Amino acid sequence: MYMEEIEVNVTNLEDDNGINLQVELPQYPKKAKKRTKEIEKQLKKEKKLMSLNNACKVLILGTGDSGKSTVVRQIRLCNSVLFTGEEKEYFKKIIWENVYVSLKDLLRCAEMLGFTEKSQEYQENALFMKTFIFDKKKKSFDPNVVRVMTSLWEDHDIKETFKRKSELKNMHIQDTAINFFNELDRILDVNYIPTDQDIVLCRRQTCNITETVLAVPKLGTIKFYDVGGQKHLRNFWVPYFEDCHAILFIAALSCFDQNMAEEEGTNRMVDCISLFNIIVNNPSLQNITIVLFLNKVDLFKEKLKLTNVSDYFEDFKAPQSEKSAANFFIEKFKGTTTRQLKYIHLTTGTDSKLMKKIIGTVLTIITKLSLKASGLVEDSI
Ligand SMILES: Nc1nc2c(ncn2[C@@H]2O[C@H](COP(=O)(O)OP(=O)(O)O)[C@@H](O)[C@H]2O)c(=O)[nH]1
Ligand SMILES: [Mg+2]
Repeated sequence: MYMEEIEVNVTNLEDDNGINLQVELPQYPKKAKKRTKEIEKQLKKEKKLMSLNNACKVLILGTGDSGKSTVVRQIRLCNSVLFTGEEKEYFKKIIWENVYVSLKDLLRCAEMLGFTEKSQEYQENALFMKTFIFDKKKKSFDPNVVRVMTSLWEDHDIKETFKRKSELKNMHIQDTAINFFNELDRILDVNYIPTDQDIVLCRRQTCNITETVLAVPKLGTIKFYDVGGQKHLRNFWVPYFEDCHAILFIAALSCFDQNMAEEEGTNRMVDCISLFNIIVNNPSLQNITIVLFLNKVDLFKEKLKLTNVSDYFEDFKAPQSEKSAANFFIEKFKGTTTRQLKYIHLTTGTDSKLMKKIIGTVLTIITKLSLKASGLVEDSI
């Protein structure tokens, strides 16, 4: 664009995004050329800014069950994008399914742990539950099913099985199911409507890639891509690498003593660190901001009371404490790369208050760094 012999003409426009589109058109050819170049440069920047505003893209990566979808739900809630009635209806069925699946798993685990000497009533209820099939289309549970489920959960051995679930390395009972079991009356009620916290706690395996678009005040529009983390789903991530601005990698700290669901015999933490290694060293992601959430700190702390990290990681030599164990894993992640990992947070994805703080900080960093990478801001962070 080069404008010659055009009279000075100043237009001062504010577009919808609040971007100043002040354009000063030149008067004399020589000066004009220089000025036009400046304007072109400015417009280019603004165009970039506008497209960035439309698309600051954040990929949420990590292994299965690490808390990716939970973090996305928290990001939504932090930005007051509440769940709609339709979504609540959808999550209600997922929560009911969580309870149904977890209870069936608990019955199997109880047998595996040797809780077999049971009352006639328990055995009848257990048999009923084993053959009962949950129908997502139904609007409520039959009162008889509610009675059976409640009675089974009240059984001492079932509660004990839940406590001891980590002893069964290849069984994966949803940790947060306890929150639903403890409130079965409310959860299984015909008129039940999930609260935000229920939705944060529920578990649904992500099989495709879901996009969440948020208009964040002062930061612009951010798109989050939440992916399935299971091994067979990881190849689907690659096309998203190309134009993403940041990666939020979520790792569950509490998984250090667990095996993968999809690959028996592989420790989940080992798999997670090796996945992080692949991502952080991927040549096409070298200029992309990486934020690491070491998640499930609440479960990690609980676990450390009963489990020795050194039983799973022989190179953990320090006296075991929450701090030494967390630092040990932080160093393992850092050790995968020569890149400086500046943004590492210890998180509990289900703790909305804590997440609000962390998410606010992280979104600011991500958007600022994206702008910086595009040459739109020069200040350091
Ligand atoms: N206790 C606890 N549970 C968590 C935490 N983060 C996520 N969860 C739960 O872990 C389960 C799996 O989380 P999800 O976000 O679906 O994992 P994803 O497979 O990575 O998307 C869900 O039931 C969550 O409520 C956490 O920090 N602490
Ligand atoms: Mg998910």
